[in-house]
Amino acid sequence: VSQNPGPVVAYVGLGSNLDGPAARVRAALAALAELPQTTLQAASALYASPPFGPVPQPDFVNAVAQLATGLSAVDLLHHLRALEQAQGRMRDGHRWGPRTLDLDLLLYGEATIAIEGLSVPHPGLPERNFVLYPLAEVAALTLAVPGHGTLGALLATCAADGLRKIEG
Ligand code: PH2
Ligand code: MG
Ligand code: MG
Repeated sequence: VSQNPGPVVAYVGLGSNLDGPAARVRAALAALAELPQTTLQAASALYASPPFGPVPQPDFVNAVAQLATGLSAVDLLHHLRALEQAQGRMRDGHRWGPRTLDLDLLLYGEATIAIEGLSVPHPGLPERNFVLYPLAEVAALTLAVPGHGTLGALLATCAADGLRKIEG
């Protein structure tokens, strides 16, 4: 009989650039706190940033949450998708397009996961200032990012250009 491994520390990136983005991110943080078998251990400030990627669209509001969860990575992902849907997120195939709520599973303990629909660490994490700077508010600089060294090493190569702390 396998032992219960106990809770895993996971990090979730939150983003919105439609329909009152700051309020949507705050509501999503509250919803994360209500997930089963899960504790919201810390939440970063909210940050505004210009859209990253090829699509012209409104600025984003982003934040990062630290969870302790007894859910598997796949079960946590399904809960994140359900919360996105509950806030009116349309999955219309526009990978880079505007969204009312985007919840990305950034890290799940020290796991590396590459299955259909789920890549952990999140592929954008190493290069996105709107992920790394809020992550550094809720995690130690020694945090391991599997395949990429530490959070501190990644931050040292990532300029904060365009990123503005807006509340929290
Ligand atoms: N998310 C995207 C595309 N571009 N840019 C910023 N600043 N913040 C985001 O969360 C973001 C983005 C797709 O998920
Ligand atoms: Mg995203
Ligand atoms: Mg996403």
